[in-house]
Amino acid sequence: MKLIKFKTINSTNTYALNRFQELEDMTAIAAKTQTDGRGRFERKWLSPDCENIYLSIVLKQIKKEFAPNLTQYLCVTAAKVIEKYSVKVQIKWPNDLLVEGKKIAGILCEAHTTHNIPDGFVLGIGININMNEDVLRNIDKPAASLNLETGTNIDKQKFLDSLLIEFEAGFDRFAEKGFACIREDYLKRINFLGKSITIRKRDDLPEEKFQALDINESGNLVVLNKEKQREIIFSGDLIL
Ligand code: BT5
Repeated sequence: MKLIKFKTINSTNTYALNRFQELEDMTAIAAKTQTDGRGRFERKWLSPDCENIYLSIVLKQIKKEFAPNLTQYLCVTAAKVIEKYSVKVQIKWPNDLLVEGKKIAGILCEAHTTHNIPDGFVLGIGININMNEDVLRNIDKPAASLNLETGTNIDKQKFLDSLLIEFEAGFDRFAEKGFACIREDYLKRINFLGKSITIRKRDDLPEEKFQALDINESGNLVVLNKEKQREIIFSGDLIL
């Protein structure tokens, strides 16, 4: 994979979206720090200059039906790399990686469109690799960083190389088969199936309670709503 590195950038996702046409498929953009790191629903991603990972990958060859699973593919890939450091990772549906209930990584997948027709995706991830404890405490939700979990500074370049190798190694298979080929890896890292869960489908909607039943073959969350009907949830936030 081609890797373009920046010292400071507004957001690696914004950069990749703005230059989408000129960037080749599977180009990775990494930055040391972001001045306007973005989460979903216009939230912020805290991106200090402390040897963390802020990465976006340009993807132009993905079948439309597998696009919603890109986030899950990267969740599984990044979880496997973090686990190499003997840290247990959980996936919090749909796009977070947690260590002992604290968020260590978040993923933002955005479509690029030309004349209103989607022609690819930018898949971004922020991973706290060497976060300073004081900065971490300023985040409004519980957050974790790999250095603090392992008690040692992490070689960011080694982590990044490992992530890109892992990403590329499984990508062709994923692009051909979709969620089916990562379902097992995804399911073994989630812990809420069979439980009562609270979901907010959008920031402007109230929280709703469901019984979590399954992640189906397409990677969507299947729940039982309070009327005891099965419902498929495509996006939102799981409230822990
Ligand atoms: C996400 O959004 O988790 C997606 C984050 C994606 C960031 C990457 S960095 C590279 C690329 N370029 C970008 O501009 N973005 C992507 P969401 O699920 O909406 O979660 C956002 C929430 O996570 C915030 O509202 C905070 O509560 C929390 N948060 C912010 N910064 C954090 C951090 N560094 N570590 C842990 N939690 C954080």
